[in-house]
Amino acid sequence: SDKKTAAAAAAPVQIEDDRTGLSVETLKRAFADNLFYIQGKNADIATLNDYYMALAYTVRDRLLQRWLSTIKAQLKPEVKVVYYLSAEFLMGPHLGNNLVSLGIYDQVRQAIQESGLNLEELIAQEEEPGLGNGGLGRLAACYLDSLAALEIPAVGYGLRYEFGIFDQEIRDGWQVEITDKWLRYGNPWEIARPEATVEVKLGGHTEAFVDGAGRYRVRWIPERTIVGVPYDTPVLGFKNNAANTLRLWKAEAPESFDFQAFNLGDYYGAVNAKMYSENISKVLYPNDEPLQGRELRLEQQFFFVSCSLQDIIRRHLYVGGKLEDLHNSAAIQLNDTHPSIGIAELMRLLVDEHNIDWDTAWQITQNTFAYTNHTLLPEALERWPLSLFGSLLPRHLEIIFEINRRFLQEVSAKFPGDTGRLARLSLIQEGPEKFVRMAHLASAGSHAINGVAALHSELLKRDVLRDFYELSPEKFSNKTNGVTPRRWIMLSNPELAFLISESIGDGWIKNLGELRELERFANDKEFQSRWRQIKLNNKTNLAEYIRKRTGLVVDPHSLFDIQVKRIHEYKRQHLNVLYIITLYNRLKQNPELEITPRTFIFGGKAAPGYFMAKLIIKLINSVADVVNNDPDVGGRLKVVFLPDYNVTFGQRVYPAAELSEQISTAGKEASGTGNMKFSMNGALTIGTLDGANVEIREEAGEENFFLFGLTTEEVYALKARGYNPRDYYNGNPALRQVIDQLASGVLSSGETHLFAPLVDHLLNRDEYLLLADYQSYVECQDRVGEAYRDQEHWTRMSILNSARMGKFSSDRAIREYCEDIWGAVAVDVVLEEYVQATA
Ligand code: NBG
Repeated sequence: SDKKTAAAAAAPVQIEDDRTGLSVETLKRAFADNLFYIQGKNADIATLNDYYMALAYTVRDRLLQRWLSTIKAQLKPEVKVVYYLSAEFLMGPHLGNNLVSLGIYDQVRQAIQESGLNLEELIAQEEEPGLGNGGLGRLAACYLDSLAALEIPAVGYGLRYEFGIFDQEIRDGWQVEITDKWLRYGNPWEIARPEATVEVKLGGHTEAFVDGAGRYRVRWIPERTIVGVPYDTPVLGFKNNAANTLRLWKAEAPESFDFQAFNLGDYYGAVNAKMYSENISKVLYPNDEPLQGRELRLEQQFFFVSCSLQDIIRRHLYVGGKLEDLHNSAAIQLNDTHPSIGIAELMRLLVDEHNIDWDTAWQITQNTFAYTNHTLLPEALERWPLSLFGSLLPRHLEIIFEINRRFLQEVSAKFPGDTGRLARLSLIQEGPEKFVRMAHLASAGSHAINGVAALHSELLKRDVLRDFYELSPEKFSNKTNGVTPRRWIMLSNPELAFLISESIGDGWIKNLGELRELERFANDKEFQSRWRQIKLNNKTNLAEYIRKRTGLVVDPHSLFDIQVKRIHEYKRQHLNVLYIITLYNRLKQNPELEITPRTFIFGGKAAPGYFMAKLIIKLINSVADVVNNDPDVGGRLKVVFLPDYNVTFGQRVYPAAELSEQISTAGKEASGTGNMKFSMNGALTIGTLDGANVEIREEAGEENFFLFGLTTEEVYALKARGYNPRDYYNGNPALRQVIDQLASGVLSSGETHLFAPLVDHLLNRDEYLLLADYQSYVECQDRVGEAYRDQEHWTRMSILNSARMGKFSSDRAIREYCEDIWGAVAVDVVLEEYVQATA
């Protein structure tokens, strides 16, 4: 039967025009066809979702040829592939983005309109795949976009969580978490590849033996096996022929297991085992908080990493590569430490399963892996209890011990007698409970280590990874984050994109540096007024959305001051609130006071187990209740907490923002990427010298940036001197009044205890120095209010700011990774007229 299939497939098959054609007529016909033949509906009974699905399949048909052509172009021994390993990919909705990449937005809009429907409505139907928490996952998505835009062969590897990040609802001002059933209506963008399933072992023990060649070997006898089934999603390049792959693994029970249980008559046992296996890819961990030894999380990490490495090796061997040369055809990037178990797993695969000697295997491993660190918060550095680690991954623990033994020998040779250094560098943290330090494993096993903004990379060298830096300074570099202008300008802010292209041509979409050419319009009255009009339109849209979602009416002519990001004490949403209360107090004292009308908009999720973050959400909503309903305020201040902040919502928010709040304690935010999206879309930043803010200010010009707060050095110095928040409280009457109000219950309908934990934190610890930065923030915010009154000057700043954000394109970041770390180059994809159905 193999012969028959081969014969049938030998003749090239011409793809019908209905599947590839791009004319409005063809698109309409294909859309109607898919509604009938795939959704099984006609116009009488079709739901909006049916229409969305029919359109999604229409678009998917039109990208398959690129996808297959890309695979063909890249499946060659001399091609180097970037493998981006990440526990999170926050891709955002696909439909709109794919229309932009294919360059068929206008035709499709017309086709849908002529079908009696509205494209924007269908796009809004898509349930976004929320397979990430925040910045780290969204960065991975922007990087995949840029890799495809630059035609760099790349695969994103991760987990296909059945439930992504929870949906957030607000009830009585509090966050409530709802499970995210994103797969409920099916996912038209993915294709399952069960034929590429791989097996993953877990638990059990190891045995030593001597092989036929007289070599000492170890074999791992696992307690259980699960299988990983790959689900592939295409990632299109912008108006080129490339379509890379995002490959996400779903955990399943091996079939053999069912058979065995059936024979033994233990049907329910088999079902249980199946459910147990499938748990591994069930849910995304929503915590960016410390992970207290959660076994399932370690299982997830190992599972997707083992699947991916086996897949990488399989591909390498398939194109005829030798394992000794793996690093010539593969660059594996560790997106934070979550996939860092890969270092030990690659060693195991090479040494135990492919019989390569240790030294060679270690060379290959180090040359293949590189590691990006994404946090300076010590409590967020991953470490696993040795006991848990050893019971789940007994062979990996042995391998880590051996890596560590050799590694520490090297350290001793370089720093003889320095036992303190050995203890600090060890992959194992000693103590009553021992831990495996994942950042150390990643650092020792990689040839390159980078931070995500200039300041962050410096602090890594000085602090978190200081000993590694002293040991191998040549491994370290900075790669400032970036974001894709395709999603974050073109798709989100089409009117602005149109104005820009009309003024300077459309080269900026692929080469964001060209935005500089906008500088010459900064003083142009006509251009300024169009710039302002677009912002006003975007604000009006957001205002309408706010009204629909919350019932609140906000004035599109007020200053839109926005803070959207995860809720965390170090990000200091509550510092923003302290200013709102301060303004409110001024108005209460003097209702006639002239102030710049402002709408404060917040959005973001709190980790479900992070009490303080949830209390901050409640605080924002309580203050909103008071401020929004006080006649003395007269609508001049509005406070909005928009529930369920996600990528889709971000696309509405950034274009409508005028002030971007980037107010973390200096030295705490690794980079930030929202700050870049705001800036590109014309919002000015109020911020500290933290993360990428430093570079945004450098680029924009300090006169176009509202700077406040202590610097990292000053933060360190203040803490070293002994910080006492009460000094600030006692010395500042306005601040004192605000804190007293929080404690008294006037902001919480008389519930005096509600915010006591917050007040207690601020007055007695204030780890993130809100009170120290309060006065500087208030003065800076007052300057913002003043500046906004001069609309012409504000617009000029806004234009210059956008014009100078070219550096923050993820294309620039990816080019740097390719040149300095991956050694990867573009591969031209030739679109084939016919898609060969044969291998
Ligand atoms: C986050 C940082 C952000 C940074 C993103 C992307 C984690 C662990 N880190 O500042 O907090 O922008 O990573 O690099 O999510």
